Amino acid sequence: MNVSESFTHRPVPAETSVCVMGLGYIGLPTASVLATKGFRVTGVDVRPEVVDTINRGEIHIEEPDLDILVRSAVNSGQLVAAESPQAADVFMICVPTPIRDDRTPDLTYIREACQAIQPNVVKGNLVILESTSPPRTTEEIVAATAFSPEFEIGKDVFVAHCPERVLPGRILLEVVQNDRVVGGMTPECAQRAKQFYESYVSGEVFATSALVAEVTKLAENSYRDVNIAFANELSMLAEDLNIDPWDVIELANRHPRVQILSPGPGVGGHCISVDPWFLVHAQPERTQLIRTAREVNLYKPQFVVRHVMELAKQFETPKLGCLGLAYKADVDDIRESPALDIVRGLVREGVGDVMVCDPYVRPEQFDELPLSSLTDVLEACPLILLLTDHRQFRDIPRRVLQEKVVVDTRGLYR
Ligand code: SAJ
Repeated sequence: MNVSESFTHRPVPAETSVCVMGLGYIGLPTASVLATKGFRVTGVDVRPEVVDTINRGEIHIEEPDLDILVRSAVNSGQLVAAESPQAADVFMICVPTPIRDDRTPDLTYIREACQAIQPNVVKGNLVILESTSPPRTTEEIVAATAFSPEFEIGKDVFVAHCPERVLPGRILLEVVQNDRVVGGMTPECAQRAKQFYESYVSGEVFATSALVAEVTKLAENSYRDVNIAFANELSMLAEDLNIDPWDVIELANRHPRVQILSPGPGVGGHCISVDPWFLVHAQPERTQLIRTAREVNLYKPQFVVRHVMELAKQFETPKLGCLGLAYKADVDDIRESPALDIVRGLVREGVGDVMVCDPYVRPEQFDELPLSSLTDVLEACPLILLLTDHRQFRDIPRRVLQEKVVVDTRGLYR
């Protein structure tokens, strides 16, 4: 059965099969939500260990409640993981879109996913790109390679971009509740994709073109990056003036039309620190603000390193405890984490003995230094550097911190 029939005649999702390409932070939650809503889902990942883990009803990533949902989806038989795609009504591409060292987009995973599904895509299928992508990727890669060139788009097959928008830590809620932007290669494609999302999303679904959807997603993350860069610039300026940047921001935000985000050690994660480069790469002449914001946020870790080195001078043999490696609170993700840059910078500068604690990070993720317990770090180090606002660090008794020199990059202990 193809998707057009399923929506025209049989709106029951159980009749619709979905093949989700990529079982990472977006694909796995999406696949398990769809499965528990009644779709028949094949989740595909090229890593055999990931496929085995999921088929045992277990998970390989940290996300609240995902373990329960995956277990239930697998046990019900609605979600099956596999190493290669199968025939389905809907194909969803949820693979990473990293940048290379020279900050150009690396679209290899999208290309490979399209090539993998190509033999399975038949007339009537809907192919959706969820991965955040540079302008025109849907047209130039997905529409060009994911199915037989004989198929007419908007008539034989339907192609759309519906960029994911979920916030790590809240993925299972947001994958259902967020409004979605669905960009079709043709208006018919957009309508097919809109119908599909409306069958499991409670937020509003807006249909537009694929290019508008691509740029909208990149605008969202660039907007946040620019706002955080503004906060980080203020924090460095406040440091020079010897005032508290959070005081300034809190008071400025009492203005009815001002909403400044929080400064931090820099901007990390796989999205906000990456996606703005897609716009810069696409239109270098038109993206001065976006590029500068990226540069401000990239500079912030160096600023923190210099600040800590100054403070360390007051100790004969500085013992420095770094709290946090993950890019943000209560997640295990260290991709592009500014905390990593800072820890590496401090070790490189030979600032003294460096200890690191992150309750979410496993030794196989970070093997450059031993990971210590919070108790050991607090016992051993008179100089503390708070890098990630994990809940465990929030709960450190203030009297313990009062005895130490604390650099609080997140404003957690104000
Ligand atoms: N950060 C600050 N100050 C703030 C907010 C964040 O320094 O006030 C830092 C965080 O500590 C972190 C980085 O920014 O290092 C990014 O964290 P985040 O929570 O802002 O965003 P992500 O990367 O986890 O998720 C973003 C979200 N996009 C927006 O909020 C516009 C999410 O909705 C997207 O789905 C996701 O990117 C994505 O996958 O693109």
